[in-house]
Amino acid sequence: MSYVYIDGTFYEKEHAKVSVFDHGFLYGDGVFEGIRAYNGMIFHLTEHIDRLFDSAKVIALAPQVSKKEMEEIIIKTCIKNSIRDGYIRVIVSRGVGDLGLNPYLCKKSSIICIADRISLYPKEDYENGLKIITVATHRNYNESLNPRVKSLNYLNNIMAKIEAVQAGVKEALMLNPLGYVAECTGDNLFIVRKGKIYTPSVQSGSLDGITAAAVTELAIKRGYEVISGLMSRFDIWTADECWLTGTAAEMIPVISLDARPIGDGMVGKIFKQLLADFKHLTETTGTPIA
Ligand code: PXG
Repeated sequence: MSYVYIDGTFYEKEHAKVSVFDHGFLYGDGVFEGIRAYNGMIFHLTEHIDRLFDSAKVIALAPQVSKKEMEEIIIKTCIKNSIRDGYIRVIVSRGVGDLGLNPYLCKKSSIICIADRISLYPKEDYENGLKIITVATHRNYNESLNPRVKSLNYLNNIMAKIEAVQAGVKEALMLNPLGYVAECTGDNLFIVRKGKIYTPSVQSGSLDGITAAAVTELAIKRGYEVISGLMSRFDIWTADECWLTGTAAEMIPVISLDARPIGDGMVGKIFKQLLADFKHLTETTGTPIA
């Protein structure tokens, strides 16, 4: 049996329901986090809670609890569901209001926490790498809905995902309104060129990825230079290696973009090194679920 936390109470999965008048449902008005647990520990929990509160602050949404209480809710939900390895989804929604988008008419924001399992791509994709394409849907303009806000409105990314799936691939590269590389629909992107590692800066229109930060730190520890800045498709087409990072996908190699093989079209050497480091990190660090 799986249990979902909603505003202080655990409900059996089938009975975990929110109002159709919740503005999270009516308008996508809310924020969320996707977090992973490995080996009985929650990976980078503080970073996820900080980002959740930052996202909430940007949309002028006040969670009903402190960061410390949010941490307790997440841990409690894992314990309740006997999760040692799994996926945690925390949502702060604007709460129940009326029809009409004024958020100030919603009385109280809601907190929902789900702890379950997730698997995004089959094993073969991790071993052989993904082929991806650039899609026409641009990542949101920073001053419309900043991609750093992990909001309940994922239509921008979903529109891009639809294009990718329609074209027969699993992931889409999204550019920003200026045509620079932003990110994929649920992942940050890295490339390797001549031994140096590059990733688009958050100002290019990407989520400030927690997996990306962890992988960057591991790369620096191994002595690699990691450069964050503007990136064009040219850089990816001519790169030696490419991979994506995200809580759901973890680290997944990319072997071609827009039918141009990346490097020799095989999973790269630096990717494999960092993947081993990342696996070790996730298995040995984190906030204990106890
Ligand atoms: N960009 C976007 C747009 C994301 O949604 C990332 C980058 C990677 O960020 P983290 O901090 O997770 O390394 C994400 C995160 C899902 C799912 O259900 C997607 C994400 C996280 C959890 C679940 O597809 N994407």
